[in-house]
Amino acid sequence: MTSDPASLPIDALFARVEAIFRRGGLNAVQSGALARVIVAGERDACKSHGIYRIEGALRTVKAGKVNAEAMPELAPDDGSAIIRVNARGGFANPAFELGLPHLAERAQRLGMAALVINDCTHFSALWPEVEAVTAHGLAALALCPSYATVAPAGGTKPLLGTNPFAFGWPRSGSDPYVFDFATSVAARGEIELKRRAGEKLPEGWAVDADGRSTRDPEAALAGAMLTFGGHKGSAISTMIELLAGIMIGDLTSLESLRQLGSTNLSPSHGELILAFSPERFAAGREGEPFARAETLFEAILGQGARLPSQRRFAARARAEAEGIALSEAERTQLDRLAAEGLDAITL
Ligand code: NDP
Ligand code: PYC
Repeated sequence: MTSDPASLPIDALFARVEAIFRRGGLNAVQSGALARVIVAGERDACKSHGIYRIEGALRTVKAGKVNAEAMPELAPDDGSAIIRVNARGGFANPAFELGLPHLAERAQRLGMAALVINDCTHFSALWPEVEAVTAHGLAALALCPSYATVAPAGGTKPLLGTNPFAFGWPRSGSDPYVFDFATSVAARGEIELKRRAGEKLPEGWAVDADGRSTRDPEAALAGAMLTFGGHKGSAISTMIELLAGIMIGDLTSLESLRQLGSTNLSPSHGELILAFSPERFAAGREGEPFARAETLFEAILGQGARLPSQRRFAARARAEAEGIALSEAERTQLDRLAAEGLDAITL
């Protein structure tokens, strides 16, 4: 039920976003998967990966840097723990949707498995993916490079990506335990949203092109973002370049930026998703892993702390009850994109 006239039911927003992508020349497989992840972001109040990303995706299509008609391809099954999907130059999201059931089957059978996605354009949050893996009763890790916009700790020049890292743990009868964050202090999308709102950045997010600390979003976008937790975030980000770039035979963030030539478009690289069966790992040991996990979560909550994703799940419940509230500017932009397609996009 939607009472606010500026709110749209989730299904209605999905239909609108999917139609915009179809109008922009994406095939049904690409449009559906993109609309699902973008509307999930808006539904869960993750504005940095919600409808504001539509324009970036369409800009990448208009620039000819992503294959709008790609059909992802599952590699022949070699019986191993590695499931491979080639996105064939399309977006990562339909490649993930294709690989998910195979990843889940293999992890349940072998105890653990990996989904390697190659040759994909990637702009989205990772929590929808780890959540989807937890729905199969599996724990999950997802990671990918991005493009070089982040300086390593101790440096001042863009080299690493904002490299997101997500984890999920299934819980019966309640939402899974999920975290998902950029390994930079904040996602680049947050800086772009602050630039649009005319707001200053918090101290410590970025340096300008001369390596001086800056709170100006424009200067930050032209300079370098910083890693979260200093040398610790820098090392985790480097690990992501190694595992989800070099190890899977795909691009690092620096290579991706060089190939793309611009941070105004969505980057192309690979992605790695790992799935684990807690029961298989804990087999023969004392204690049931899911029950033991609940004891841990209760102890966290018992201190007055919240679990990651709790804010998101609360936003989801609100959106399911009341619809998704959009500003007038957002509704106008959706109307424009629906009417004009790629003509509404400037490169
Ligand atoms: P945030 O810092 O907003 O949130 C990180 C995580 O911490 C979330 O799971 C969040 O849960 C949780 N959290 C926040 N505050 C607390 C708290 N007080 N107690 C417990 N948990 C908390 O994320 P980022 O800005 O770093 O990243 C945003 C998104 O950007 C991610 O979804 C990421 O995947 C995406 N991204 C994608 C990239 C790409 O290349 N595709 C690159 C970089 C980022 P909650 O949501 O409930 O607040
Ligand atoms: O928000 O940092 C980000 C980002 C980069 C690519 C996609 N999202």
